[in-house]
Amino acid sequence: MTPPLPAGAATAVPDTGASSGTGAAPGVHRVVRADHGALLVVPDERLDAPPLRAVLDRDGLAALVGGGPGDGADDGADHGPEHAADGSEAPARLVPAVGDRVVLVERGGVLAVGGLLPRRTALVRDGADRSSREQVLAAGVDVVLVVEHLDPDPAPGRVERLLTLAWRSGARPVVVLTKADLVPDPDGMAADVARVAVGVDLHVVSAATGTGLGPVRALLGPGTTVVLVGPSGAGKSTLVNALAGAEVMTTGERRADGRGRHTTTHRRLVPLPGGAALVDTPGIRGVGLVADEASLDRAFADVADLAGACRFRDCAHAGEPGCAVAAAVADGELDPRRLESWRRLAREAAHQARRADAAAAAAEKARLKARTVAYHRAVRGGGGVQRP
Ligand SMILES: Nc1nc2c(ncn2[C@@H]2O[C@H](COP(=O)(O)OP(=O)(O)OP(=O)(O)O)[C@@H](O)[C@H]2O)c(=O)[nH]1
Ligand SMILES: [Mg+2]
Ligand SMILES: [Zn+2]
Repeated sequence: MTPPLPAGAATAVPDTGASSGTGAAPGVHRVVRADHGALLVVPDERLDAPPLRAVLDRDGLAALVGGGPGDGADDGADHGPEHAADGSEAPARLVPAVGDRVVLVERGGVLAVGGLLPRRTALVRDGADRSSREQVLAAGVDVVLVVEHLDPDPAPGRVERLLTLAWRSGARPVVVLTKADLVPDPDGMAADVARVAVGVDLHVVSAATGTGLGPVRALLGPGTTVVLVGPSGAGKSTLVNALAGAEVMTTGERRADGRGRHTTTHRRLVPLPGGAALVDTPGIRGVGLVADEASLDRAFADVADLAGACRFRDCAHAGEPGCAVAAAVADGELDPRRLESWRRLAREAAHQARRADAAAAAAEKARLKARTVAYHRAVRGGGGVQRP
């Protein structure tokens, strides 16, 4: 799917005058673009430097290495199964994602990825195909901009889904409503969307007129990484260009023939003049949720608050006596659509957790079986038997 990296990208190891001989591009680098075999990276300290091409091991993975300076403290939070230790002795090997911090090594005169630093945050979606269960959309992000258009009408369910995903990432979610110039009452529409964006800042912008960009710009302090997610045509790349003050990303209308529906086809980190970085992403359609109870409770803080007053601790808000959630719906205090949305996402999260558990159990079984086979082989071989 991803087009190949530009042929012009540097492949040779640059002469940096490093005397240690431990690598020709010292320091932590940031992934600007990830492909199957290689990454485009820039120095973490100089995001606007010309990108270097660094090859990956043949499996396309990179070993997780200890944290380094500039990585920030790992809060120990679980930002998805890829991040979580699975209890095995081998160091985890992960698929590097845009925004990841990597260390580089020289291998046969070529720049290679030596390791991946632990992720502070990761925006993760359920994989589009079966082979990759979960897909890291962006790593090391501070803010997730949930971008939704005001024209056509915003879809509250999509905002709720993306906010849940955003909360799960460990980064701070913010909603941006675009194309304010195309509707008569942007603020009225924003008030409606604000009802599904509980505890989240919301900004109304028009890239066409420049209205409302100030508060979004204020999020972009030096060293901050902001990822934009939202449907195709929401105006993510247009917003990136407006914030960058240059045409860094191609933008466009959806084509009527249904081909090339997504103008942006790959995720990319865009350095901004002030030292911040934006990650532009292709429009997501029906994004699979990677959520848990905690992220749902953040995204649906109003429902969670009400649920605290239900008579039964494990109330499913499905007709139980003393249900505060049902009472709020009856009083017109809680939109039934929102309750239904919460239900759907909670079901999805539970289903996903079961799937992850089953996968972990299968992996553990395979690991034990491999050890047993090795043990019997050793016994038959009569050599020095190592206990499993
Ligand atoms: N009138 C108006 N048009 C806008 C605004 N923002 C974006 N557009 C237009 O909306 C269309 C889609 O914008 P893009 O920035 O390409 O959308 P995108 O979210 O990057 O879409 P994908 O890359 O497909 O995910 C373009 O024709 C833009 O010119 C806005 O604030 N006002
Ligand atoms: Mg785009
Ligand atoms: Zn209840």
